[in-house]
Amino acid sequence: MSDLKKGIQNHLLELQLEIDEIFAKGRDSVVAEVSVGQIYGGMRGLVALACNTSYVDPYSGLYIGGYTTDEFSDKLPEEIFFLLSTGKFPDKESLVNFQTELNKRAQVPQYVWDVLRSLPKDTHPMTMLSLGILSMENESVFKKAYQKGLKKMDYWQYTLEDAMNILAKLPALAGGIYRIRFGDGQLIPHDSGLNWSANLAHMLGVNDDEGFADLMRLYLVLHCDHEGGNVSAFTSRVVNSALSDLYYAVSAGLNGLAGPLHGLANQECLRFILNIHEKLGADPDEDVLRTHILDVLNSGHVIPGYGHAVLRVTDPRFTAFMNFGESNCASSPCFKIAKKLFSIVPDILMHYKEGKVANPWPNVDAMSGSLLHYYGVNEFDFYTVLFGVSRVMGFCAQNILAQGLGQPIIRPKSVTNKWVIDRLNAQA
Ligand code: FCX
Repeated sequence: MSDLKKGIQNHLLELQLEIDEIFAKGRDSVVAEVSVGQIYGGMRGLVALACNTSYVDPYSGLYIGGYTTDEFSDKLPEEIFFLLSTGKFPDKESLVNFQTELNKRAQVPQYVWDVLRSLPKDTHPMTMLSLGILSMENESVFKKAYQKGLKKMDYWQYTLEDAMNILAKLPALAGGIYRIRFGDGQLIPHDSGLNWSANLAHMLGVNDDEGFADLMRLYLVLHCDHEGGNVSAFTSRVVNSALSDLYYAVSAGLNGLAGPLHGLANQECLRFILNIHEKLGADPDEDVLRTHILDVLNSGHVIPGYGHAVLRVTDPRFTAFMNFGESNCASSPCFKIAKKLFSIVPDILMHYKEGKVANPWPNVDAMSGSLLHYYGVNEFDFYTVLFGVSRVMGFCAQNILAQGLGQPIIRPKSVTNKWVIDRLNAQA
């Protein structure tokens, strides 16, 4: 059994003991309530899920296995996947074994390229990523084992196999999508001497700079997971809870990530910054920039990269990217504009709509595009694919653990307006 599998098995035992203790204390205890506002307001803040891969604290941001963003941002994505799924970082040997296993499975089947090349030239790269994964669904080892009569207690092990196969192929798949969609169509072969993120940097074929490989590492680490209730992770979990295999679940999660209020916001951010650069120049006057932002808001648009459904402070992932920019591309015009926006936008949003914006601070998307642009990834339609490659680690870890804990199909109850009115009348 691989170290990763052993680590997950041990983690599942720990988590199950915790759940046993929780149930012993009060399976029917009420720990949260639901308001009418939450029923009609996207269930914001409603406590209705358990997710043990990561946790987002409104005031200190993302934690994985108890580590803060600052504490894990210098790691490799492979180490982060280990942490998400086992609650612990791997030792050196376990890391190498895991990387070797990923390398063995990295080859993307030819039929995937045939599918992707047959699409219209202007197909969005996120459609290509989602479809690329979905087109491999026939390879699901979970599905094949399930059809033969898999026991419920073994579901997670086959879901892990599917996860390994999907994760291993992601750098080549994303690199190939970039080459087909924006390059000359020639694929750059996978290099088994490189790690997961360095391979992605290599297969994009944009930049050989070490700084770019390090940005890819940081990018893939910072976007990996954001607990269970965000659109993409929740979608992926709901789909997998029906025992649709991980190919279906990952593809579904990516379709949610492709929305402009979620993952696509990072492409919108760079578009926003480039637009400022074009209209107001590389170093816009603060008052002119302030007026521009107010114009955008008054025309009914959101400021991309600002606000969050859970966070109430500057996203520590934004800070990690800003620190990277300070060290690597401080004089780049896009980075400078992104920094200037950070000094102006929160104050404007704080006072906008009588303080209605719950979080005026930047999220992860406000800075990442400027850094990618500096290294030559100028096609911002591609940015959410990079987000997706990283976030698939979270989808996989969440689904493996949920399967291992025997979690049932997800099926919350919806109600009609009449039900709510009757309930309110009965309380009056
Ligand atoms: N610019 C302008 N208005 C904003 C705003 C922003 N950046 N953020 C929130 N608001 C507005 C909302 O549109 C809403 O107005 P309405 O009631 O008239 O519709 C009001 O403020 C209250 O919304 P709020 O409770 O603060 O935020 P929500 O939880 O509903 O939404 C998102 C959170 C992230 C969707 C929202 O802040 C937004 O649209 N931000 C811009 C897009 C973005 O950056 N998305 C990426 C988020 C994240 F990183 C991710 O999930 O990937």
